[in-house]
Amino acid sequence: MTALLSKKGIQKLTSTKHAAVLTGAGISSESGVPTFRGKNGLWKKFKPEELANFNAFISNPELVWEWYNYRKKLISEIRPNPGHFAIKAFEDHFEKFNLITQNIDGLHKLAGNKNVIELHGNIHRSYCIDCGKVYLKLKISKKGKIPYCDDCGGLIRPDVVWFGEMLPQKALSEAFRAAEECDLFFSIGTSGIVQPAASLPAIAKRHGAYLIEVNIEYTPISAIADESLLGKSGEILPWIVSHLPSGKNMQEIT
Ligand code: BJW
Ligand code: ZN
Repeated sequence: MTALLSKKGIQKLTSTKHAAVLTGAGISSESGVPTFRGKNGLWKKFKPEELANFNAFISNPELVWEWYNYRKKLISEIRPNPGHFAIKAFEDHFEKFNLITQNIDGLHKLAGNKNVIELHGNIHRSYCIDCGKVYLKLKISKKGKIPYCDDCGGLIRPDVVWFGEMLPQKALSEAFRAAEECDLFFSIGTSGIVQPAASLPAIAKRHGAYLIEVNIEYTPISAIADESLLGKSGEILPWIVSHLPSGKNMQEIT
């Protein structure tokens, strides 16, 4: 593969002590998880904005649970891909490292990353909207059936962040802090339109970080990135790992 990063980018890999990564749905697409937007991004005829909100859930919990159950089943059957494993190699390499993800699929943890800041929750967790009881291993209910709380009979929902909802406070403040303090920030596989996550690359840049984007297409983040690497994260990130001073190649990692 020809050089993907500029000389300056390669030099940043060598000199950086504190790196941070923001991932979006694109990183998991090579594992088989559909993205939200783009040509393969819609589920049935719905846009994410139409399903990922509390009003949609209350007015049609069967439909919203059908979407989550479909994704839960799919996610339980897939594995992290070379992009995820490369990010695990980043965690091992940099003296300080923060991984911030918008994904709810848990694939970064499966790849071995220890500290994952999950901004939008996790599909494997659910909770009762009335009493707050948390369910860690809720079984996938049959089509048309929805889960109710053992304790109070309330409706159970996935523990994910929908439009119009606040992000978990601790995760959000850790993410802002990482963006403000790091020297090198990677924005990987995200369309960069959903706030507040979409602000993190700009915050990092404003605080002096070198900003590298990895995506199969240009996004609003490309305009401020120091380098936009066009291509699949599962191909570009292993290349970057092979140019870290520790020089690991991906066969040693996966
Ligand atoms: C590849 C690839 C490969 C493909 N390799 N790349 C300020 C301004 C304007 C609006 C707002 C604002 N602040 C808040 C809002 C409203 C709203 C918002 O941002 N709306 C926008 C649509 C404009 N934000 C919120 O409501 C947030 N809450 C909030 O701000 O609370 C405070 C508040 C409350 C009330 C009023 C005001 C403020 C909450 C957002 C929650 C988002 N939730 C979801 C669902 C999570 C659960 C679930 O998964 O089901 O999160 S929506 C969905 O979008 C999901 C994702 O995490 C998120 C981001 O999507 P992502 O990851 O970028 O995926 P895609 O599909 O969009 O892009 C994939 C990318 O990968 C593409 O670029 C591809 O090219 C690329 N790609 N294959 C590399 N192989
Ligand atoms: Zn309950």
